[in-house]
Amino acid sequence: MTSERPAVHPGWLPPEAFAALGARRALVCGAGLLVQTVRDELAAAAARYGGKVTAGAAAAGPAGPAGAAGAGAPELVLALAGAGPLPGPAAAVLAGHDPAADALGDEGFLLARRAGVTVVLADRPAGLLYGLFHLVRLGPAAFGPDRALERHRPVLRHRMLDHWDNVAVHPVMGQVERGYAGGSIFWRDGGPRRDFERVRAYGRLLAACGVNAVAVNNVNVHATEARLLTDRLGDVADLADRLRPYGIRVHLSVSFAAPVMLGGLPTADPCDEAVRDWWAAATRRVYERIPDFGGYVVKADSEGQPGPFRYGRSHADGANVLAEALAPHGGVVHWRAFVYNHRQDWRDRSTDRARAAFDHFAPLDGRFRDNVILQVKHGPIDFQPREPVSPVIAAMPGTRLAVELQATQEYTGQQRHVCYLGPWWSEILRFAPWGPGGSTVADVAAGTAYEGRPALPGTVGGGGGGLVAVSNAGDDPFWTGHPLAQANLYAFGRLAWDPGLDPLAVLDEWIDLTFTPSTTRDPRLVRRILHEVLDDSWRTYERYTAPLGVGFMVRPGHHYGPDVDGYEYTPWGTYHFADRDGVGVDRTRATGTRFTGQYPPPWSHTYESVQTCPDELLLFFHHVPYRHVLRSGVTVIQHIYDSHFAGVEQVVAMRDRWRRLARLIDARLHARVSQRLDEQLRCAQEWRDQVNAYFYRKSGVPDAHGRRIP
Ligand code: GCW
Repeated sequence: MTSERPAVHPGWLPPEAFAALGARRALVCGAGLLVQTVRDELAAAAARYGGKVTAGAAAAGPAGPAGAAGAGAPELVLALAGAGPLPGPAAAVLAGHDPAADALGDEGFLLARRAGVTVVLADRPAGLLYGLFHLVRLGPAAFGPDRALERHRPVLRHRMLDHWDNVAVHPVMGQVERGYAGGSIFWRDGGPRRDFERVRAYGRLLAACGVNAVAVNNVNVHATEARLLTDRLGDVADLADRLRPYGIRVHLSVSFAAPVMLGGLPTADPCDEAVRDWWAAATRRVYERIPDFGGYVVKADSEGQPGPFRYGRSHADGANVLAEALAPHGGVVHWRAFVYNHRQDWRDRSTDRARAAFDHFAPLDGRFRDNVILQVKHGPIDFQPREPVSPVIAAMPGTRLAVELQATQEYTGQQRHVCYLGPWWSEILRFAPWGPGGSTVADVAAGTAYEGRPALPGTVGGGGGGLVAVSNAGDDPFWTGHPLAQANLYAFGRLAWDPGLDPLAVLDEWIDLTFTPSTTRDPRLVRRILHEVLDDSWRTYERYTAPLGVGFMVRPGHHYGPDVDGYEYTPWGTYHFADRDGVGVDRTRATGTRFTGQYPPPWSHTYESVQTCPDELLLFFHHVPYRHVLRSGVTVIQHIYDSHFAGVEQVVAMRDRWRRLARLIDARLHARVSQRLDEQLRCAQEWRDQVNAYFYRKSGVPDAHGRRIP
């Protein structure tokens, strides 16, 4: 019997995406691994589409000609600015750029089209690679009329995916914690998966959307995974070798208790000399093996993971000992701020999980070493489909902060539901924590939020912590389980490169690259329907699940599907406090947990008052009667009914629209999405009926429109 593995979907890099490039005479000037990647990509495209790739002077040798020799002058030049004599059009483009005023940095590039030649110039090889993928996005438009000089540079330096992948299959969480896309690309059954072609293809997809760092194992570090730092380091090096040609640095989640678990020391106290030495030595060995290693990711004192609290030390002490070990090698520690009491007594109304990260970390501002990046979940609780922005993001001017998003759809339909997260992420990144018109969350992640203000003592200079997402990819043939969830992975990279991009324009890019004319019979219809299905899908998901920002009405454990009281009497700190009169969490300063006081003005005032609190967050901040009238003019209870009926109707419409694509796109992909839409509809109906029935029974208030509530 032969078992055939299904072909892996090319994602946003089908061969046709390179058609315009592959048909040209291209010249690539420069040397180095990533320049070679550019050349190889172009050569593969040229072999398919009839073009030609020539190596420029620097690759041929310092004395070589400017590469224009041979059959016809190049129509496309990709060159490192310092790669020796450049052909005329490229030299002219370079002359028009003032590097002193406008540096390209490690990853930036210039793009222009002059006299029928398209030119990409970069100072560093990674810039050339990103320039190449920019041309892929442009397609034929890269070879149209002349283009004025454009300068492209990532807004965020660190654009990272965290894989919650386990090496050994975890008895409860499986191979990938909160993974909805099959197994891990990296690990299987206790060891490396060794499908290096797949790893390379993954790196290529990530580079094409702008990601430059990957943490290869779960932040919950169990016994087997801990050893990736020491005797299993070779497995990490193998992954680094495959990701390096695409400009991706590998990071490792490590256990804070590693000196005890792996080093046999009696303690992991960060202030203990032997512990510091152990980290320094272990880290030195990592860099001997992986010279461009990115650094460590640490979840400490969180949900059972070990941490500095055990030794009476602060999280700054804890993070700094690892940072000190990494500093000589240029590595960083991503230290997670997701620290809270998960063994809370639900009867205790004084403890509020939303406050925890701020309470723990804000007082430590200015005490972290320069190469510590404090990694903060975007909301104060835990990746719910709607939360306010975490107040920690505005509270630490003296610390490098990274904002953490969740691409894996733990709380947004687990890749069985269509839920395009681009609009949500964009809203978060554009949010202005100090009020409209001021610096944004993206500015904090970029390290530019405090520019122009006098530096505080001990503050770090330049370079924010960037953006991190928990990856949604796995060994599934479509990479992401739900084929349309690929759009989330793509959008994450693009928004990390430039948080100002319009998420619907990003969606256009993904559609145009993925559903190329040769794979669709009617590209315009395909694009329209994909927009109709995806554009509003996050808000649709929000409508049929937990209402008005209250969150966590999910089934405990696996977190799929509704269970309104599932977490209500548990130790996890995620409550909605519904009773016969009303619902919501009072987090005000006046009468509640005082969480609103963690925000700077104007938000501390906006959220404090029921009059000004945005409707979509009302129940996050306030406990209100069911007949409380929202700013939209309807009562809370009527809003719950209306939004839940509307959400399900929207899923019905999505499914109808999707049916119109049958026979217009790849049959396997169409069938996979159809099947998932059936499940989405079933699940959305269950959400609607449970939530509506629950609140009808609690409140006794009937639906104003007399619809059926079971
Ligand atoms: O949302 C929760 C998840 C856990 C996860 C944790 C975290 C990796 O349910 O599975 O653990 O967040 O972010 O650390």
